[in-house]
Amino acid sequence: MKVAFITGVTGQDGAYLSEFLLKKGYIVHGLKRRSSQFNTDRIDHLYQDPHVDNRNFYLHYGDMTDSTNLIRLIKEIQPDEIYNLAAMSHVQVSFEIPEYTANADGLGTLRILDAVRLLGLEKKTRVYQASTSELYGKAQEVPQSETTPFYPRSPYGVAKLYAYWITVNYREAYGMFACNGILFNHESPVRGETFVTRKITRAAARIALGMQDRLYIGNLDAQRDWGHAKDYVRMMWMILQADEAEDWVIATGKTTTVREFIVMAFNQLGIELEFKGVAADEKAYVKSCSDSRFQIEKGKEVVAVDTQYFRPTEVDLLIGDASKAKNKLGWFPQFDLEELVAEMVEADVKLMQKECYLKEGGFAIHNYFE
Ligand code: NDP
Ligand code: GDR
Repeated sequence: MKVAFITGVTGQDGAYLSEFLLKKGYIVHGLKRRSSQFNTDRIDHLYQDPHVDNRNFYLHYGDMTDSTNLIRLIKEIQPDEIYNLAAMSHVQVSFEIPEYTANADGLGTLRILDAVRLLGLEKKTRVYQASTSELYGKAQEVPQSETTPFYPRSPYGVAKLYAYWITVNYREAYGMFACNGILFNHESPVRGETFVTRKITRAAARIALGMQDRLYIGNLDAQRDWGHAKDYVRMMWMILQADEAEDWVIATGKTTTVREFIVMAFNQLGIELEFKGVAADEKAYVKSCSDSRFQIEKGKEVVAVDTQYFRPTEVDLLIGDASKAKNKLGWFPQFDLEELVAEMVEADVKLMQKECYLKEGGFAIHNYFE
């Protein structure tokens, strides 16, 4: 049985990847941070009681900023594969905490690679590094492929640039099987609530159910190549099974504006929108609602631009060319954007309905403080 170690196991990709590897028969070890509240929501369905025999899923406390912890864990686990997914992954937040972002995302990757080297595991342990389309930033070429020059536009992008090159360097210097997956945006119903897609699907559900008035949003013109996280974690695994260690772009090859994504999300609930105004003053109103589940009046303002969500430097257009992955590894995405939006919106409607029922039943989460 192969042994995998996943950093960032509690995140969106960590959860899908754990599920994928367990189905393949792996023993999976995950790194989780200590938190004052449970932070394992996304992987609770995989949790195994430490008192039972034959476990194949283990969680360990640790942090990407703590080398001794990482070295000790890798020594104990002796992984065949490491998936380095842990990161402060929010681009806008990285402008607020640039030093921490560099430490966790940039130096954190070095700590993993150097632990493998220090422990003499260079020939045993394969390393996947979660690189990103944010490396392209101010895109020097459209579409972006493995040969497109990088021009990151945020502290996050710059930290990930270091991580990208230190991965290449350890591969070349020490013959390690270390690879970058340059993944374009990928989403799912368990996407973090402050990334734009989930913020939109969650707000659309809440607005339709009368739980929220308006969605405040930033740059509506940003264009992203959005795929489904399930398709992308499969490719992470394929990258580490390849004959040679290389770097790979993973993308759908289609790009969509934030505005178009909003339209798709509301349409999924039978709500037609009409946009008025431009730039910082743009707003969207309800034109019609054909879904009898929702009582939402015509003409209601449901989306408004708020400049606090604009970034000091923006990445305007991302669209990836994943020809290499398709031709050499036979990877093709199985989900399209319509399916992704439908899945996310319906999941958020269910989640919000649950919240409504709990509140109506007197089980509000913050009972203690009322
Ligand atoms: P998430 O933000 O959902 O998950 C990030 C994970 O990293 C969480 O488990 C988080 O823990 C953990 N983490 C953050 N900081 C630390 C730290 N200092 N020490 C240990 N763990 C830490 O991200 P995704 O799952 O979406 O992305 C996975 C990786 O892929 C990230 O590196 C991201 O930058 C990269 N990426 C993501 C893309 C996407 O579109 N999703 C595209 C390209 C790259 P906690 O739960 O406690 O916060
Ligand atoms: P991104 O994702 O920055 O591409 O990074 P995000 O969903 O945060 O933003 C995408 C685009 O939408 C615009 N936008 C908003 N974004 C957020 N979060 N909130 C808003 O209200 C809003 N309004 C408009 C942004 O300006 C941006 O242009 C994600 C992360 O998962 C990274 O970790 C990963 O590396 C990249 O994708 C690929």
